[in-house]
Amino acid sequence: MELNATFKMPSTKPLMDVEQIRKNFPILQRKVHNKPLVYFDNAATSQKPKQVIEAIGFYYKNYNANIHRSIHELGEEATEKYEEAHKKTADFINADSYQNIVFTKNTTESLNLLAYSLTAKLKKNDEIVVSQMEHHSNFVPWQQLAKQRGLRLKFIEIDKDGNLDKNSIKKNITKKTKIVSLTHISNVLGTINPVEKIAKIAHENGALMVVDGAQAAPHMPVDVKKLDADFYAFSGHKMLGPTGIGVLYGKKELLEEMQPFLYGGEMIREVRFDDTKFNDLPWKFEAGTMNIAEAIGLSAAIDYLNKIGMDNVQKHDRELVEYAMGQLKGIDGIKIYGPDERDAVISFNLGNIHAHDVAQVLDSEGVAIRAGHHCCMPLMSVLGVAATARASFYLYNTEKEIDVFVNALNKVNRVFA
Ligand code: C6P
Repeated sequence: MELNATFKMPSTKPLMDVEQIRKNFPILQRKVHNKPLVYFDNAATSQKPKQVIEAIGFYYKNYNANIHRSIHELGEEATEKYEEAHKKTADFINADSYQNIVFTKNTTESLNLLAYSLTAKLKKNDEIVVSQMEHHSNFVPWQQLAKQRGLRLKFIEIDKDGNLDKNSIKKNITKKTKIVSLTHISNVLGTINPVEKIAKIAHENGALMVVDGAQAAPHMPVDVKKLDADFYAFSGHKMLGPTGIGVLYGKKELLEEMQPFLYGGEMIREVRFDDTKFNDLPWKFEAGTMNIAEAIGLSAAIDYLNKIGMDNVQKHDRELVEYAMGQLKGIDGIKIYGPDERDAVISFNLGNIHAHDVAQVLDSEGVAIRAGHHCCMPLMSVLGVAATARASFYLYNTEKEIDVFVNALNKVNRVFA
């Protein structure tokens, strides 16, 4: 049976036709408080095109079955599409093979898997280096591991612009460092970190380089070989895919020697009363019935992004953020956090108005943003604030929507004058 539903992909390469793209996203047609929806909460989760929604529906309607175990037509079809999702994901980040790609439920689980499975490589007083701008997902697992194993957790500081401080990078990564784990793009500051350079420093010191790509994989071409990342983690739901599917890329020799994170069905080759042989990569890390529909949805999301071209997505997002930065600078009392050169995220505060109040007034105008600590409480303490408001953009957003957002911010100032 033909497993690909016959979807019409937008023929937008090499230039993006945003109006055409918007037609693929059913949710963008709805209204909020009787106003057209302006969705600027993409760093939290992206919206989904109908191609992704329909691929999931098509699986459940036509070939729903468990994978890697059912010797019948449906089982074989589901297995084929699930394995194809690994191959597409590998190609998407320029990994060698599907064997480098472990499916998890999200970035958080990918990073926890690492903190758990790399523990055998660590001994008392070894050092792990993260930065002050990490999301809790790339912070708490290492902090807790350090506490349990008597390791030292060190922090690369940020400078006044919100970039990683160069001296602090040199000072913290030393021969004692065993793991450096950094975000590729900050979900608060939008900072694009030089992970390729930092991976080089990590490797010169004999440390592993882990990259949290949750905010990068959706917005820019990622080449794990060029970065020389040992591990790279990201989530499907921030890149047009469904929730419940995450990715952990790992170099094969490292994944081979690591202990599985979860034990049970499907991750084994042979089980005897006295011992167990584990399965080949990547299945050794995928225990139990996996998120099959979600993997198929991710596959459709990758098809969609590839059709547009990640270079085009990146160019569009960066143009939007540049336009927004220019417009926002004219707003009374605004303080923007992070560097001028950034990805599609802008965190800010408006005078003394609480970020939640800003978000609420924007919501009444149909503009969805996020307000709070963005799962970065240590970073908030460095910035000296409890919370920020945050707008984040994606491939279906437009300059016109930014104008609506700017007008709504002026309304916030009037309401709280
Ligand atoms: N940040 C945000 O609104 P999960 O939830 O596991 O899919 O992703 C975790 C995560 C890890 N690293 C970074 C840099 C992230 O931005 C996120 C998710 C969302 O900023 C939800 S808190």
